Amino acid sequence: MAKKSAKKTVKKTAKAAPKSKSKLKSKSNSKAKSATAAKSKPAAKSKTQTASKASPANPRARGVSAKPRASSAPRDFPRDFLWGTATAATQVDGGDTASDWSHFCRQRGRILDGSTSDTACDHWNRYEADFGIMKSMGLNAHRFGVDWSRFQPEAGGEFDPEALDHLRARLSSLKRKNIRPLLTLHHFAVPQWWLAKGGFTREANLGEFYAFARFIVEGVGDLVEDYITFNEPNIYALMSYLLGAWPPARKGMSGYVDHIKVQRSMVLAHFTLYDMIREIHGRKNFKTPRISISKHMRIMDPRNPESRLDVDRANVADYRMNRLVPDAIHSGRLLEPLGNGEQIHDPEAWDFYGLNYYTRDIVSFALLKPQTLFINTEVRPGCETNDLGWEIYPEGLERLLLDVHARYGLPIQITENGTADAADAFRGKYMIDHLAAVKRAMDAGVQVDAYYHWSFLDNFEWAEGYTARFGLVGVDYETQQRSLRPAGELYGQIARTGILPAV
Ligand code: IFM
Repeated sequence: MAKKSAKKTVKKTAKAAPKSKSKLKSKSNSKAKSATAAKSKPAAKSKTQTASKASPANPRARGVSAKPRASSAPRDFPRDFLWGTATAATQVDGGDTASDWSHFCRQRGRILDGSTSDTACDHWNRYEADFGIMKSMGLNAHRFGVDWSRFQPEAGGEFDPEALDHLRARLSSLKRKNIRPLLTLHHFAVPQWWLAKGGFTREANLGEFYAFARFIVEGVGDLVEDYITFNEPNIYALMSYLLGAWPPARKGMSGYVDHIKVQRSMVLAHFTLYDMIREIHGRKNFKTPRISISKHMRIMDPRNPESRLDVDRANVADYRMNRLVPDAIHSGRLLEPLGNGEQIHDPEAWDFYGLNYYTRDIVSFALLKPQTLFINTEVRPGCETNDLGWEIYPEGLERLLLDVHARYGLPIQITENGTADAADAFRGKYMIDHLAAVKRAMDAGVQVDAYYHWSFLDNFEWAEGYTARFGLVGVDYETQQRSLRPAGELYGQIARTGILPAV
């Protein structure tokens, strides 16, 4: 069973969250007891229209009657708060045909609109202009990732030095603009050749992933301090191995077993990467890194709070969705069902908590769903939803921040939060309501250091193709023209002032 972390009290008043990790922390590169092997091209000049400079209070931000507060108003967020956006390589870069996703898109019926990730936003070639938009918005952070297949398209092949040069050029461009990068090493996609040999279901495969990670960190560690090893291990395992919606589209009982194996491998790999990144940064005199995962969290509320079965399934869903992987990383143990609770690493193999938040699920007992542990999830009837039918529930973010703070006592970065809203009709209000929830948690003593809005650009939303639009910047996929949406202007205003407009 999960080892319970010492609960920390959340203050009801002014902020005084622990700036550093708990005293339990004993971290050294050499002491780590991981059981696993401890082991450009210049961007084309964009012809696209760059978004205009964000205006101050933005009256066009739909869904919000923008009432800027007086410039003398106290800041809601500290001056050193990181205001960023997030993207993922497969979803925006284009040009990578060696990934499992590129292959998957070619299978009939896999992607809702029949599209592929082959071009996406052509961000690979347009990053300079895109980063210019971020700069004009006044942002000071950006989370993005690398796709392994781009660097090593063939099994056993050399890592591509040009791809590394390109990554260095991107990071340097961000640095020149004073935009702090947060680099994700795995965000759902893997090389097709690696998936074909079992991907994360086989621990024997992990050495190849470590070699890729080493190539990246050795190659760009002088330009990066913040890392995400894995984006949403729970969602990757669920969608790819339990629900059959993402490559390799597995389900059934063997899929269930593999979805556990995948999460176990990712926990093992996280421990190894944590030690590896710290070792490389130490040896090469790079700055001390900050390392975490991006954890997709959802509120799991029982449909009928009076029903013991619903409450019990909601608790199980909450544990599997929200706590299993973080508890394992925090305790250094392979918790059930990932293992037998064996200690395989020093506790607290992370430096902050990366939290991705979007929505809430309503959970009930379902006799006919043994494969999902008799758990049924649905959207709360009659609630406000986004374009994908996800409930909009800002209070959930506050609940999760308080819970994560109490459980782990780490500084928190919100590594994703955003909504699908093609008309940009409610994104501004969504953003303000969620940031207000963040502020309430901060006022209660939770240390939140960063907020990365998902997403910077409209992008390839996996099996939904291009049907869902999450961007602060809209993309015309025919022309690759960018246009800063009103909510993007609003976000820039918040980032520049640290003040939330009144709604
Ligand atoms: O687009 C995804 C992202 O890749 C991971 N987190 C959730 C986003 C919205 O679905």
